[in-house]
Amino acid sequence: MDSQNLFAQAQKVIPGGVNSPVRAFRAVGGTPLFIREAAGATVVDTDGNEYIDYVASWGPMILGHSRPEVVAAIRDAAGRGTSYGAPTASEIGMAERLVAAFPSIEMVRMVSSGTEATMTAIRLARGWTNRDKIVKFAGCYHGHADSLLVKAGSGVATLGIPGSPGVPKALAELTITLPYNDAEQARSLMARHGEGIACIIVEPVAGNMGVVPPRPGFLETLREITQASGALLIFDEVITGFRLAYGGWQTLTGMVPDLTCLGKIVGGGLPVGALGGRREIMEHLAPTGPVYQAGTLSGNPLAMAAGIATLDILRGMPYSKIDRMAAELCAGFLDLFREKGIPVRINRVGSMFTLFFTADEVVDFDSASRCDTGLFARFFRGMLAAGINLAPAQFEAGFVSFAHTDAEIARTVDACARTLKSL
Ligand code: HOZ
Repeated sequence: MDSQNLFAQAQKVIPGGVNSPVRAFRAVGGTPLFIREAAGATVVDTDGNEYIDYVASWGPMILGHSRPEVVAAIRDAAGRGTSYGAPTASEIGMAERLVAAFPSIEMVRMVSSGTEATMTAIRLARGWTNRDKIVKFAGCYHGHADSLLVKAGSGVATLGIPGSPGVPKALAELTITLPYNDAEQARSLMARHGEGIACIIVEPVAGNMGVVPPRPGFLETLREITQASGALLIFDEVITGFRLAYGGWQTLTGMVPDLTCLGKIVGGGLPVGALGGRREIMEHLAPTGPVYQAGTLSGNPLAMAAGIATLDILRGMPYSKIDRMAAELCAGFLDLFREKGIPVRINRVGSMFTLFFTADEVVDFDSASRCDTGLFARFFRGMLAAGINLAPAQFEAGFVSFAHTDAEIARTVDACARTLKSL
């Protein structure tokens, strides 16, 4: 059945026809692709159309789709049972790999999504500090837990929802939102109210308002002011973890947060989240400590198998290769847009990038929101028609994987040239 019929059918039984809002194509118009299968850097929809894929399941598929070793590991694990609700050796294997990859992580709790990881991190920070308020940055998206939906990025930004009905006002009031990359506002807030603040949570490289790199000194200031006030610094590396390096942004920069949230790549394409940090803080989680968290599918054996297989392949991979390919892709895009006279900005960090339809530098959510989202939508539709699958929203990242080839990068630039002719 084709995507259009499936979408009509899906809308009868699934709100908006999708299980995660951005997938509904509301920001770009048209019918979402219903995917039939995927391999390497290619996804195939139910109509049989093939696309070079830069969504990569929103980040996890850094090795490409259906990587044989990962599929074999999942098959092998599935043959031994799909869920036990009991500890397994593979959970230790996963935790040991994360501890080895992140100097800031001494202990790990596995959960089933990035949302669970950040939600648990916030609860742990509140329990550890005995403080209620938290600080986040506008345009950063940390999943859909109540405290974190305030001025969030990703689908919340795409749909223009400032906060969400259903989040109690009393709870939202405990979330203080600051502009990303504004170290001075963060410093002044902490100087005035630091003793009531449990944590600052931040995407060290923002990926959910589109890619926005941290300005020099921004994250360092957050480290300094949290340390001074006794608040915890939480790095949300759900996207950047194992994307920018084997480890995370903190591995590249030597920064040491108190807690780190992981997900996406760590699950090798299966539903996974992880929370890690210093032993004394992590042991504040039940059953060693009083802060409660639990999950039937936490540490699921299939997810552990997929994640471990992915990490073991990634450990030997030259990240410079995907960084170079992403740089070439972005340079190709920029040349074409310049020739055409359409002002755009491309932010790229390693293999993640966003093409913003604006003439101005994008450094925070305000500058990202000034993009011409209508023009983005037209560009998106042109690229899709030319066989390129980009994220269907301006406020998202694109990802190059180890499965992309130079020929596919060249074909993507070529598709951009054809798209721009009709823009
Ligand atoms: N919030 C995710 C992107 N940053 C979207 C996930 C999805 O729709 O799969």
